[in-house]
Amino acid sequence: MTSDKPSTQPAEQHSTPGEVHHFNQQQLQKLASDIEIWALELGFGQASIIIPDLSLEHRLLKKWLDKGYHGQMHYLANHSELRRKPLDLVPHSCRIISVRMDYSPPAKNSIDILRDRDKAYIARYTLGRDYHKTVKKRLNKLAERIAQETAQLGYRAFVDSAPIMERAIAEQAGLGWSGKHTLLINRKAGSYFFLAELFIDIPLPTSEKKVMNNCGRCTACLDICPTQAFVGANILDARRCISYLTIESKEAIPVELRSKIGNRIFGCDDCQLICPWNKFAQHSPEDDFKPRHHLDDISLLELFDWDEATFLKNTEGSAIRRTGHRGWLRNIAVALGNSNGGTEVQQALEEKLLDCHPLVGEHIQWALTQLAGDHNKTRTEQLLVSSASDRKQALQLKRL
Ligand code: B12
Ligand code: SF4
Ligand code: SF4
Repeated sequence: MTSDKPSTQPAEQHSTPGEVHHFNQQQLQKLASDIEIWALELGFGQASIIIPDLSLEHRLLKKWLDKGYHGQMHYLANHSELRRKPLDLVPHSCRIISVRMDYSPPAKNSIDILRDRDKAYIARYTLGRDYHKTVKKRLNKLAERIAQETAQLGYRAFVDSAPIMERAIAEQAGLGWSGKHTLLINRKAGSYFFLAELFIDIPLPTSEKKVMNNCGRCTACLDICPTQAFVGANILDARRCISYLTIESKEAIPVELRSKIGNRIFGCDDCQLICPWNKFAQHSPEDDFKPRHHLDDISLLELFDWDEATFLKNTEGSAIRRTGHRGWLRNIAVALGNSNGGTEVQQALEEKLLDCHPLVGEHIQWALTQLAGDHNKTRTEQLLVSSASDRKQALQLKRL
C-alpha cells in the first residue's frame, strides 16, 4: 500500500487558532471524549488524539532508506522534514486524531484459497471498494460532527495519501504496538485494520498512551514469509515483499522469487494470517469491504481471461486498479506457472503470448517453462511434495 501526494494544502475549512476556540479546559476535555465516541459511531474501531513526536521513527526511516529497502518507492524518501513534523502539512493544525478501521471481510477462508493452486489469492484488504474513499468519507463526517460543536474547524483528512508515517503516529496514539511484521497490532482487534488521520486546529487534550509490545518471543510472521522479506524483527526489505512485487513494482518480478509467490496475485496476508493476535480480529460490518466479483473465491484462469476493458470495468472503485492490466496479467502469469497446470492453462498462456506486452510475455514464458518442468516430475515426486506441504500447512494451522 502506498501513499503520497505531497501536500501542504491548507485545511478543508480554515480558522485562525484562538479565533473560535474559546472553550475552557473542561469543555475541551468533554469534546475530546465525545470525539472518541463519535468515531466509534461512524464505524472506526478506535480514535485517539496526539501531538506527534516522530524524531526517533524518522531516524529509523532514514536508516531503512539508506539500505535501499524501499526499492522503487522513491516517494518514501521525499518530504523528509514533513515526515518528521507532520503537523507542518496542514497550516494551523495542532492535533492529529489517529483512527483505525477494521477491514477483515466475511470472505472465503484464506488458507483454503492459498492451498488451492488454481485459485487466485487477493489480499483481504482489497476484495471490496477502495478503502481510501470509504475511510476518508467517514473522517470528513467526523470533522463535520466536530464542527457542529465548535462552530468553526480547520481540518484535513488523510488516508495513506501524504508523506505521513501512519503506523508510527497510531502507535504513539496508543492504537496498538508495532508487530515484528512492522504492522500495528491491537490486543482486541488484531492487525486487519486501516490507519488514517484527521488533522485539526483545536488544542484538545491528548489521549496518547504507551501500549505494551505483546509479540514476546514469537517469530511466526518472520518465519512464515514466503519470500523471506524480513531482514530481522521490525525490518522489512520491501523489495522482497509480495505486496510490493505484485502491487507497487512495475517491473519484472525477480525470477528467484516467482515460485515463492504461489497464487498470490495482489498483495499478501501471510504474516498476518499466522499472527496469533488475529484470533481477535473483528469482521468488518462495512458493505464497502465485502468481496466484489467473487474475488475471494475465483480461479486464476477466469481472471487471466479479463481483457483490459473488463479489468477496468470490474476494478472500478477498487484499489486493484493500481497494478494496471499489464501488472495484473504479469502477476496471474506467475501464479499460473505455480498452478496445477493442465491443457486449459497451457492453452490460455499460449494464446495470451501471441498478443501481449513483452513484460507479460516474459512472465508467460517463465510460466510455461515451469509447467513443462512440473509435468516431467514423476507422480511419486509430486505426492512427496504435496504431503510435505500438507504437513507444513497442518503445523501452520495448529499455530493459528
Ligand atoms: C510503503 C508501504 C508499504 C510497502 C512497505 C511496507 C513497510 N512495512 O514499510 C509495501 C508495499 C511492502 C506494503 C505492504 C503492506 N502494507 Co503498506 N504501507 C506502506 C505505507 C504507504 C508507508 C509505510 C512506510 O512508511 N514504510 C517505511 C518503513 C521504513 O516503515 P516501517 O516498516 O514502519 O519502518 C520502521 C521500522 O523499519 C523501524 N526500524 C528501522 N530500523 C529498525 C531497527 C530496530 C531495531 C527496530 C525495532 C525498528 C526499526 O523504524 C522504521 C521507521 O518507522 C503505509 C501508509 C503510511 N503512509 O504510513 C502503508 C501501511 C503500512 N500498509 C498497510 C497494509 C495493510 C499493508 C499490507 C498488509 C497490504 C497487503 N495485505 O498486501 C502489506 C503488509 C506488508 C508488511 N509486512 O509490512 C497498512 C497497515 C495497517 C496496520 N495495521 O498497521 C498501512 C498503514 C496503510 C493504511 N493506511 O492502513 N506497504
Ligand atoms: S506481506 Fe507476505 S511477502 Fe510481505 S512480508 Fe508479509 S508474509 Fe512476507
Ligand atoms: S506473528 Fe508473532 S511476532 Fe509476528 S507480529 Fe504476530 S505476535 Fe508479533
